[in-house]
Amino acid sequence: MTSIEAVETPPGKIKRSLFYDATPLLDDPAALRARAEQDGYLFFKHFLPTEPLLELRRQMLEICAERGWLAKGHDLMDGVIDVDALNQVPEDEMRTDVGVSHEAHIAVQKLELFHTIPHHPKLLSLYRDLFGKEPLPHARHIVRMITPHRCIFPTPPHQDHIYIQGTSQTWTCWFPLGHCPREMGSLTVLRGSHRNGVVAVKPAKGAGGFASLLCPNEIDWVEGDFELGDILTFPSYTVHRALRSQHRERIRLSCDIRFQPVDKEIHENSLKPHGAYAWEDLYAGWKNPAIQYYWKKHELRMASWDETMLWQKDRIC
Ligand SMILES: O=C(O)CCC(=O)C(=O)O
Ligand SMILES: [Fe+2]
Repeated sequence: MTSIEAVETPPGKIKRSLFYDATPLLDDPAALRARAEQDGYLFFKHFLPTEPLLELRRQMLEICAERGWLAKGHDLMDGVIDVDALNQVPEDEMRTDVGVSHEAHIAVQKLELFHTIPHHPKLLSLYRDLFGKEPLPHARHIVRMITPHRCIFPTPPHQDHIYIQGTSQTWTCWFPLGHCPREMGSLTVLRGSHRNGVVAVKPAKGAGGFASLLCPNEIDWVEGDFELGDILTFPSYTVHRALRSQHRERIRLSCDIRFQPVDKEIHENSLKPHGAYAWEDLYAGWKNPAIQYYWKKHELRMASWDETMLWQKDRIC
């Protein structure tokens, strides 16, 4: 039987460099696409306005505070976890892909602001330029609230395509809700890995439950210290992972949201909430109808699910 492990990178075996900040290319779509094609990712400093991100951080930390998970004597916005209190939550009540309990996760998924930020005009304009056509934000927005609960592990190296499917022209956008230097466990990308198509996986601890099998020459990792408002985006074959946090008692809050060209195939899961919830329940009390069921105005091309993507267990390097 294969044991399921947390994936660690052997020290000294990888090359680590810093993200290239593509902000100067924002008004040159051809240059933006060329850079994305070269590296398999784009990183932008100070892209999103900080006020809504900070407000969303506050709302999420309130949800943690109401459940008694924050350590006394700290500012709410510092997000310092009372590890013993959090560890009272039984493992089977935790969402290991999110970092908190199912019940807290629903409370976060109900936040209107969480579902509003992905529709920010700057994001839509970025993906319009990248795709050269109208972008569709997926409705399945994912929140990560990475805590020191005993069953939470850093996200292993993976490609999003095996979990999202539909068109491989789907792009993930990852951004923290709070400053997130590398030592806080930010996301890192394997440069150039977008060219390999789907690669084989093995079971692993951390979000998703599978790790990509990497070849010995795949060592070119790029990373960076995120400030609030910075975003990282990459297409769905790009291998990425989370760094291990050196400050585990500090919750790491982030969003991952996705965009694709509206005329490409989409799997129905990408239009469902992240979890077995109903949109009617999540939408209760929301003010803005424009961000509810917004995908229904399009005639979308639906894709089927290919379970075999998770069965590839060998990789020839
Ligand atoms: O935030 C994480 O730990 C994982 C994020 C991720 O895999 C993604 O944005 O696709
Ligand atoms: Fe991912």
